[in-house]
Amino acid sequence: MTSKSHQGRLPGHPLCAFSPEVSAALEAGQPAVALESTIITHGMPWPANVETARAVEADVRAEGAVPATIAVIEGRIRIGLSDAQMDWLGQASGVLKLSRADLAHAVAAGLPGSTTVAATMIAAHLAGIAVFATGGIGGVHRHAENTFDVSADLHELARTPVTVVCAGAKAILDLPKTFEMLETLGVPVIGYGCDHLPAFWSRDSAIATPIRLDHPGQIAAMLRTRQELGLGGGTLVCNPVPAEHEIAAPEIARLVGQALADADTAGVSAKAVTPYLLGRMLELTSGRSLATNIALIRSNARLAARLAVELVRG
Ligand code: PSU
Ligand code: MN
Repeated sequence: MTSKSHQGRLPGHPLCAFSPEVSAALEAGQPAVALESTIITHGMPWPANVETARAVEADVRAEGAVPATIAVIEGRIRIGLSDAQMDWLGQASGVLKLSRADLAHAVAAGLPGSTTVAATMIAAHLAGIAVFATGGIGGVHRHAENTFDVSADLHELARTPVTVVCAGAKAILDLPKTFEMLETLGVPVIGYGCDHLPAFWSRDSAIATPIRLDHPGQIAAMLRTRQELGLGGGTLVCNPVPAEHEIAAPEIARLVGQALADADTAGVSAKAVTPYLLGRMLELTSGRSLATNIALIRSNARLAARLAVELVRG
């Protein structure tokens, strides 16, 4: 999946509105990295959310690619946000958390919405951006056998040809079931320089890495072969959080148990589950989970940009 070049023609789709920076980059065939916005509206508190979003964009630029943060504002899918849009999004209340199911509704009704991994993949593909960086993907929730709560992110990875760079699935989930399902759905899962898949706040989930690759160039080569084979769908790259920022797995396991019990007591369900659990982890770790989340998304942005550069280089 090389990034679709826009050379010689305007990028996009009538329902997408590109920032000048992203538009110019895509027209010139330069490397670009899509970034999601649910992490801004539902994943982190203000002002750390906006500061992080800006730092992540700077990380992408530092590696030679152009960042495209994606959100729905005033009836258009925004591919690249202005400073004012980013500031507004970081503090607005009532912004919808959009996935495949509700993306069209928000656009049609002119409602503001932030894009999850699933919706950001859809938007990135419409815009012709092949690489996307996030913190952690959604997945199979614990006790999904009772709740059927499985993130739409997994199905999106199966069908939309975008490469998602993450730090694994969020450790609030049932990680073995999540990776089992990705295998069932035919999604390649690459561990970047690791024999065990990372677990978001921790570096090691104890789950064996299906495909280990150690350089962005190797990932780019695999993506090209995948495209030549016409296999379709997305690819997941799992990049362990830098060691100095990880929270050890046993501590995380204990705190996740507490957060899940609290969610149960509070009766949280559906789209509110993941934001509630992330917020509770922030409280239970006295902010350390946020520092780790910031470090891992910044590291993912750097790797995604290096991959985007490799893909354009060809
Ligand atoms: N990564 C983070 N924080 C987040 C998310 C990812 O570091 O808040 C968001 C992503 O947008 C992801 C969503 O798609 O959480 C998963 O939500 P759900 O489990 O409801 O599908
Ligand atoms: Mn869910």
